[in-house]
Amino acid sequence: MKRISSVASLLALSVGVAVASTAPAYAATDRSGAERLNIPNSSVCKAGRTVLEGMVAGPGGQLYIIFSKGSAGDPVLSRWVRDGSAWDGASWTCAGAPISMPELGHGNDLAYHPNYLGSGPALIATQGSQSAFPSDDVTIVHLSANGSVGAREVVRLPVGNISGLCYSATAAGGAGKYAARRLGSLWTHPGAGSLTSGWTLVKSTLTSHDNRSDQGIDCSENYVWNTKSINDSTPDTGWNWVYQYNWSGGDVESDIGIPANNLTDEVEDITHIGSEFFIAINRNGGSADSVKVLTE
Ligand SMILES: [Ca+2]
Ligand SMILES: [Ca+2]
Repeated sequence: MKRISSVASLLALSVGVAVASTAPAYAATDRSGAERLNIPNSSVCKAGRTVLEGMVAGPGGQLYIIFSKGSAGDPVLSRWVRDGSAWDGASWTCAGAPISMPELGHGNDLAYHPNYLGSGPALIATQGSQSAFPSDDVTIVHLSANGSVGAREVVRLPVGNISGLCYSATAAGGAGKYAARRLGSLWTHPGAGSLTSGWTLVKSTLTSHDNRSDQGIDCSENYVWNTKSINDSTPDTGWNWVYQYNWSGGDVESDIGIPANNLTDEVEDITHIGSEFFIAINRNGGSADSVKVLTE
């Protein structure tokens, strides 16, 4: 925000638009980089749903994105494949119409496991959100080897309602590991075995800023990446945040800022392909949703 270009400033002045000078509540640096996918509300890949809820990268760098009608629910799951051309704002195209999937619930977060309980690739969707739609249930969405969507089943977690869940196949020395979060609590689970038992509460006092809502999380070999979005209590100068924790919930980096642009942009999830991380942004007021690179 502070690095608005002189060209943009001159343009803003020339058309009489005030350039905002209000400082954010925290010493944030904008870490949202180039846009890799722009999804207008008119996109057939959203089937009339305007709220981006969760996103994860699956087999072959495909993206899976949940869209809903917000508090009215009615979620769909969309699958996006690389279009093979330029790495730009249309880097993926949707593979056919999205699938109506009521069993996703609120669909706040998506995780990916390449071999869930030895039965092949699967997505795992949290049905609950932080407060408005609490749920102990996650929905397993089985995938074929090429990533197409198959049967669903619901699993109840013993840790209570959660807002985020992720899996890393490279964590724990390659044995794989899950993480789940709600508010200040972080649980982990070994990569093998049923999700109905075997969870460990590793921290109940995660670092966080106030006036934000839990959103999707991502796991990598050594870290758990948490997104926190603006909510109804956030001041209009407030930002979204990404928190990088270690697997014990200790702080690695806690001030990764994603601008909210006067509460228009709401971070919903984070995922990665190789070493490149992406953030999913639900944009309010009729603006196109967006997937952007998280910059170093
Ligand atoms: Ca979300
Ligand atoms: Ca996620």
